[in-house]
Amino acid sequence: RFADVAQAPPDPILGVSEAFRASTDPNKLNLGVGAYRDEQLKPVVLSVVKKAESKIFSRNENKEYLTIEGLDAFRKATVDLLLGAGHPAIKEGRVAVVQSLSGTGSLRVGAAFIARFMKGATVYLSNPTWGNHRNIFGDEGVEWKYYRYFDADTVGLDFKGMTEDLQAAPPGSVVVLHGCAHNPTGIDPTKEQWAAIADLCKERNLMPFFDVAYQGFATGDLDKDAYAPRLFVERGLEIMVAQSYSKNLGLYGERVGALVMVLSDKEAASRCLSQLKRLARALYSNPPTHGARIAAEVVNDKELFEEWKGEMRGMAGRIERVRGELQRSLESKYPAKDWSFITKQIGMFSFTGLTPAQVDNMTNKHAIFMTRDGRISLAGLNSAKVEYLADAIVDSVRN
Ligand code: PLP
Ligand code: TYF
Repeated sequence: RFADVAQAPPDPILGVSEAFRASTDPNKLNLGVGAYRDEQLKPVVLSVVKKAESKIFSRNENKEYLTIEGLDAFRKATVDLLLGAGHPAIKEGRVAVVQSLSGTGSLRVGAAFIARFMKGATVYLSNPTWGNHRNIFGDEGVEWKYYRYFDADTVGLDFKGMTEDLQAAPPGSVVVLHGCAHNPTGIDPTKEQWAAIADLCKERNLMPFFDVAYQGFATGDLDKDAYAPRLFVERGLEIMVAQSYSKNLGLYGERVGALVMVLSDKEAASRCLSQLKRLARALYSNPPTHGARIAAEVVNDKELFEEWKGEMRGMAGRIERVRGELQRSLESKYPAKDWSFITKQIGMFSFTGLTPAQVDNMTNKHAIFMTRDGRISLAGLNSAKVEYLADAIVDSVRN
């Protein structure tokens, strides 16, 4: 009966981790998946998470189902984080929020909403983007297209191409925007460019769908990293947002996130929430409790919130430091080439410009595991490995 089922290819990102685990090379380095590591390259559980958990355990709470829309304390916390506590849209009750299964699950609920209530709309994704975006919208049967984003010549944003493509998008289309720290390029629009994109969305009646997976990881400041979605709301646009706590709270495996819709009035928010609940009910019924309790505890507690910001700055700072070290090492080993893009890019990744053949050299010859688009996760690099990585890059670029 199932004899005709074909073998699926490994995931382009998670397949890298599988290959890394299988390697026996003592020098092996995993720069594939975007997951934070400390200077010893070990996974980190934040101190605020441990403190929140001990508070939660001392309360001896039950394991009842949450409501379909999730934990109320978490839903409040996540909107406060996104828009800033006391934001007019919150006071006016025009925000619909469902706790969902981290960023991916929240995007998927959003995609299901688009499939059902924006029938025929095309979703525009940046070229390149996080690979799973294509799967998430594609599997919901939503048509997607690319808009130009990365300019390989300047290693910067192709803003002209981006605006041309969005100008040409049919009214009613959806534009997926990375809230900050664009994955994989590490290149974000400037404030002026964000304003122009917001105006364009308004003029052309495009619906912005923000993927906020790195709030706090771009600048180390939660408010600054929410600049773009807040600006769009301020300009009177209705937006969808998928939020993730995988990276900024290090809750990867707990699957903590939310799908937020900021609407023009309270009635629309109530109707959209009712439909989001209906979609979530059929997808997974209700979200998990533990991670949401942790996030709510941290965001809603003044002391823990301040401590969290410090820990986040620590993570963002370590990444920035190894960025600088990698750039300097490459500059000294191969001064003919301009390596300044490494510290111009922000967030967890560097988009190196290595070709697939050069990536194969990195992996096969040097046991450096990375995605074939040339992205490296700097969260998986430490000072001790900078020189090894730089030598491998130079070897790969020269050959
Ligand atoms: N969106 C982007 C751009 C990401 O990079 C990621 C994770 O790497 C996600 C969404 C979703 O991750 P998660 O489902 O763990 O929240
Ligand atoms: O490194 C990245 O870009 C992500 C990481 O369920 C990731 O793909 C891994 C597992 C997962 C979601 C995201």
